[in-house]
Order: sequence, then structure tokens, then C-alpha cells
Amino acid sequence: MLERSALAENALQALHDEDYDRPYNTQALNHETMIFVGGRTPVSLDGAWNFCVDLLDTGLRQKWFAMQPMPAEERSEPWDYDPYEGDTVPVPSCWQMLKETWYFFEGSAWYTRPLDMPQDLGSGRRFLRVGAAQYDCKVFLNGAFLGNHYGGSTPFFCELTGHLRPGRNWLMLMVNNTRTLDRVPMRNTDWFNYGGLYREVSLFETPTSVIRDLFVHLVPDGSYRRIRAAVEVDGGAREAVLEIAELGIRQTIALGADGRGEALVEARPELWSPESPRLYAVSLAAGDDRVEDRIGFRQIERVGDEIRLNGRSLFLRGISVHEDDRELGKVTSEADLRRRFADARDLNCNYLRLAHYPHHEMAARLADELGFLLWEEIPVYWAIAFDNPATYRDARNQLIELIKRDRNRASVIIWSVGNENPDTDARLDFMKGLADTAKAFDPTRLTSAACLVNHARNRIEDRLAEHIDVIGINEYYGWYEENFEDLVEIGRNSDPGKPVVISETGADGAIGEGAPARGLFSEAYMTEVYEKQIETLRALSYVKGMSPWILYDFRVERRQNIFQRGFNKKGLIAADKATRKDAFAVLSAYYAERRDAEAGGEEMA
Ligand code: GCB
Repeated sequence: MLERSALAENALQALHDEDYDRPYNTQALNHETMIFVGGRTPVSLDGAWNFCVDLLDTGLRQKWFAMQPMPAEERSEPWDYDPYEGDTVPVPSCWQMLKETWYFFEGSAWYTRPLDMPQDLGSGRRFLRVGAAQYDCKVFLNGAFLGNHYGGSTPFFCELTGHLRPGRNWLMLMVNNTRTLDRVPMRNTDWFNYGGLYREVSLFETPTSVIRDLFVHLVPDGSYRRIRAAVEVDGGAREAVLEIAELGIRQTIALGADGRGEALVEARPELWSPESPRLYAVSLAAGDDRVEDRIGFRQIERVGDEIRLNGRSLFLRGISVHEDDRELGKVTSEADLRRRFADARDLNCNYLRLAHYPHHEMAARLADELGFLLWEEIPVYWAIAFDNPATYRDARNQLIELIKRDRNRASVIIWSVGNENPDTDARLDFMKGLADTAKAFDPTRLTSAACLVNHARNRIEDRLAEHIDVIGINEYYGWYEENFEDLVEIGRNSDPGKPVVISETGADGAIGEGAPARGLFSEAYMTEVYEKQIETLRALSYVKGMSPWILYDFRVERRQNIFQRGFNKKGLIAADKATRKDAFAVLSAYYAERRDAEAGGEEMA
């Protein structure tokens, strides 16, 4: 009897308490809990997980995670969901792509799977790594809450050491993709709000002393002769050994009481560039732990209105790209990325803008190998809650997680801290704070953001420009902005004193059945916009690159006219990732011309 009334008490609590989620919003899983994973062998936790969507957050209210696995006939209380049985879904995946009824589902969903451990757990440590979960992910192990992570596109780690038991364990992840005013991005975007565990989930086993971080780079002082390594080890090791065999480097690095240390080493590496993407095998050992990476050395800098790579002025022949697939949503495979780079190669690109959030880390790894330059970005998009300190903390954490994940990638040259945000004092403080954070965590790269144009004065004018290295400009003359002459005037009126990259321009072009033959949304009109844009922009000497919008058509809720039908059609290639529109050839020809002119110039020099 007593047990039943305790149950009734809990049930009422679960119905009436609207602060039910407060204890689970610690955001304790953040950039400080990351470990360095290069060279480690993960245990994959991908595959089938038990799954349930939970629109009303019943799971958190009723504490589904605290239920013990047992046969139904042995349960003494009624239950609304049993995490240990029922539907399964594959991980990684986006739930929208799995069932029609989940297509527009926004809310919480529960993923459960067993985790079998040896009888002897040993003395080492174990870390769960989630490649990405959109957006809030709460981690439970054997009924205990271990922390949560905010941010839909960066990896996070949760240490399981001390919580695991020999034999069978149960891991439960609650993933919530609700769009709210305080998240980054917030409610309104122009890409689809996919949900789920959409990148790899894995378990890493390490010794007691674990290498948390390793940052190895050429010192950007113009000498091309010094390499710096910064290291962070947790667990008591007093020194670490850095090795780059091909450069004859074997250097002991003393670690302070905080586990941090750094070294400056004389070296003359062959420089990395898109034409010659040379990478070196790098390793670091500390105590019993060891990590590896393949790292390219190069210098990127801004001088006046130029962007220089290894001292040479550069024009970024780029294209923007989303992480989106007609069949898989945000799930990315190596084959998909290789196709993306092959298409960029056919466009004669040397550069990609990975919009509008951190893409799969494999993108930068492949760019390192294949020789592409990258702009990487966090989703500080449109009207963020710039005056909310919690939102700032979240954005800053996403930025640091991205930087720590990718700062050994030579291909990444720009960290972008936002896109088309309204010009307010709060926005300026927020984004300046992010730009400063990027420099503090990585002084070797350039910062940027898609900035603003003063339309009354037809000038590039944004208070943020002072605080970043490269001014990104999204402009849609010929599309959203009708009067093309205004673009010509902006070009004439502006004197930015810094390199400008046209981070977006373009037009929708529908193709196939039902597509219009002329006018807005026709392929012919899209081609015309590209031709006029190129003609205008090529005359502006401070424009040091462009990444038109966008390589592939992509899914988005807000585009619903009869030519769009749920897709943004500004892709140079349709959503099948195969059918090229006419504008593809126009851009490709322009980039070929620029590439050849640069090569010719170099020969003459
Ligand atoms: C923009 C946004 C981008 C949109 C694009 C469009 O300015 O930055 O996210 O998708 O325009 O197609 O309107």
C-alpha cells in the first residue's frame, strides 16, 4: 500500500512540476571535458539503439532513465515507456529521415543501448564521445545522470570511469531538438531542423594519464622555421614527448602542475598549400598515453586588404555548402564528402565555406589531404539572444569545441563567428567576444563573419568589421535586392581597408518537371544573376574571394512555393547531388580564368 502511495506522489510531481528539467541542464559536458582523439582506436557504439520520441518530456518527468530492466510481468507499477524494449533506430541517423510521422517532430527523444564491460575494469579511464547530437543531449548511465551538452554540431565527451560496472551497463541519451529563443541557432533559420544522434558515437579507453589536447602549428612570424606545440595532459604525467620523425624532431615537453606545457622547435617543414598539401605524421606520448595526427604547416595572414598564404596573395575561389542529404539528412559519409570535393574541384575551387555550423570533422581532414582551404563557422545566425549571458556561454563553448577539434587542420584558415546579425550594441559585444575568443584559442588563423551593408548609404559598413580580419558579405543583388546598380554603387562607395569575401550570392534555379522557363526561379534567370555578379565583383580589387550560395539544393521548412517544395533551390547542383545547373559552368569558367591568371602572374614574377 505504502509503495502505491509513493508512486501516486511521484506521479503527481511528474504532472505538476514544470521545473522538471532544471537538474539536467548543467551543460557540464563542454570544451573542458574534451580529450584528444587522433590516433586512438574507438569502440564503436553505432548501430541499433532502442528509440522513442517524447514530445511532452514524459521521460524526464517520470525518470524513465531510473527504471530497471525487467520482464513486463514482473513490473509492479504501470509504465508509459520501457527503454529496454520496443522500436530501434540506427545510429547515426536523423529521425526525420526514418519515419514519415517523425518528419516535423521537434522535442525530446530517447536512445538506449547496453554497454558490456569486462569483469575486470582495469585501472584505465573510459570516455563516451558523441560526434554530434542536435541540440541538447543528456547522458544517463545505469540510471545516473552524468551531464548534458548544448550545441548541435560539435563533439562532446562524458567520462564514464567510476560509473561503469563489470558486465552489462545501460547507456541512455536523451536528445532534444526544440527550437528556442536562447539557443544557438535560435528559432528561425534557413536550414532544416534535423534531430538525433547524427554522427558517430564511440567509447575511448585510455590510461590514467590522458592527453586532453594537442595543438601543433607553424609560428606565424614569417620565418617558416619554428613549430610550436601546446599540450594538455590530465592525470599526473610530468612530461610529454613530441615526435615529428620526418623533420627530425623529438622534443621533451615539461608539464606544469596544471598538466599544461609547450615547446618551440626549430624546423624547416615543406609548406602545406592547396597545390601541395604536404602533411607530417606527428605523435605525442605522455605517461602510458599516446596520440597521433597528420599535420600540415603553413602561414595564413591578412596584410592590408590581402589574404596571404605562405606570403603569397590569394583569391579564394569558393563555394558554400550545407551538411544536408536528401535521403540521410545531416548524416555524412566519406563518400558524400569525397563527392563534394570532386564537385568543388570541377568548379575550379580552392576554397569552401562550411555553412552555418561545424560540419563533420572528416570534412577538414579530407580538405587537408586534397588541398582545399576552409571557412568554418558556428551557428550564430540571424536574431540570436545577444543580451542573454547563457546564450553567449553556449555560443562561446561551441566555438571553442570547434577550434579544439580542428585547429590542427592546415586547410582551415577562417573561423567565422556569425551570419547576418542585426546591428545592435549587444550583438557587437557578443560577436567581438567570440572573435577575441577565437584569437585566444588560435592566434594562427583569421576571423570573419557575414557582415552588414548600410543600404541607405550603399556602403559596406559594420561596426564588427573592426574586430575581425576578413569582412564577409552576403549579397543577393539580382535576387532579394532587385536593383543591380546598387551593388555597383556599393563597390564604388566602399573602402573597407580589409579583404572582403563575398560569403554568399546567388539565386534559386528550379529544374526538372514544372520548372519555369524564365523569370524568378528559372535556371535561365539564375545563370543571368551569376553572370552579372561575376562581371561586377571582378572589378573590385578588395574582393579577395567568394563562396556563392550554394553547391547543392538543400531541405528547409520555410521554402514552400511550387518551385521549392521544401527545398532551397540555390544549389549549382540539384538535391540529387548529380544534376548540374547551367550556372555551374559559368562559375567554373570564371574560376578557371582566375586560377590561370594567378598561375601566369606567378610565372612572370
Ligand atoms: C542568406 C543566408 C542563408 C540562406 C540564403 C538564402 O543570406 O545566410 O542561410 O539560405 O540567404 O537562400 O536566402
